[in-house]
Amino acid sequence: MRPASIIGAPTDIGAGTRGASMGPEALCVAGLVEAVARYGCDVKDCGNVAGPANPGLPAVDGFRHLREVVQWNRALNAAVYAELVDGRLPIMIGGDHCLAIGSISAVARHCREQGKTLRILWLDAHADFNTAALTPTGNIHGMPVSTLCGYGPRELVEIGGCVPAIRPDQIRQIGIRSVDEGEKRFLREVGIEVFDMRYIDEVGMRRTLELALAGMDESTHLHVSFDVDFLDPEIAPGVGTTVRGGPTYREAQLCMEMVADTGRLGSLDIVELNPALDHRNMTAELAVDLVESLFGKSTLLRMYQP
Ligand code: Z70
Ligand code: MN
Ligand code: MN
Ligand code: MN
Repeated sequence: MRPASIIGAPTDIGAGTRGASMGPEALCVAGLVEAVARYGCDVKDCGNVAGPANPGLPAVDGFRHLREVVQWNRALNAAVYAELVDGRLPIMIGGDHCLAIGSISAVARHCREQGKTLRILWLDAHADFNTAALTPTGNIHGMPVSTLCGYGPRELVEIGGCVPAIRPDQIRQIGIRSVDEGEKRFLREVGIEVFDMRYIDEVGMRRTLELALAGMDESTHLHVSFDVDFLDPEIAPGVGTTVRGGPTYREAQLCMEMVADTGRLGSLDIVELNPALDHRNMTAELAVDLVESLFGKSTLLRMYQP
């Protein structure tokens, strides 16, 4: 495993509910740095990137806080890119999911320069594929996937220096169970591969991940964008938007273990943890537990050979 770098982005600038700005601190209190150090070898704590405060304004032309979202994502893009150039595995801790625009555009640029194939696993209750015309809220954390695919305002779409940052066929979405009407139509039109909760219920997490990870090889860089609201709210209440019927503890562990088994994890986002809504930091501790599996912890107990 490559050396890792943890980059905090303490903001809720793209969210509808305040509090995700406290995510980095809660993850550190839950032991994230030590956990990655245990399984991911060398870890550097890069501290936090900085950006503007949340002014709490209403949407303008379909976006809330567009200027501030651009500022945060520019700073984050530079920080993530610098760690990649240094040969390290960046772990971006948010913060809300609008930050995936800055982190994934940096990963996409690095992959282009290194001749690597980028694959993105989007673990989320939401598809995050709204646009200014489709969004019911104006919250930009509901738009990072469409923005990365080139559908969005210039100043956000161009952050990584190449437009679009990614193609729709590079992404696989897992755990989706809350999609707005217009967003649903647009997802189908663009052809994003969505493994929704019904699919997981019908075929199981194992088969779902086999399909989502199919076709990767030695030249693949795998980016995992982990929105904590992916998890069932009974085990993960500390998020701004809870949606019933998410993956259980065991399903989520299997998902992370199967990613670890590929050996291709190259970068990670952990977003939307909201400590103001959590109970005794249980959601942060669960996220850290899952990150341990993502870095190879659970395979140590697998001894049965038929
Ligand atoms: C809704 C919107 C959302 C969280 C993304 C929700 C978006 N589709 N919520 N992540 N927590 O406002 O666009
Ligand atoms: Mn999300
Ligand atoms: Mn979500
Ligand atoms: Mn509480």
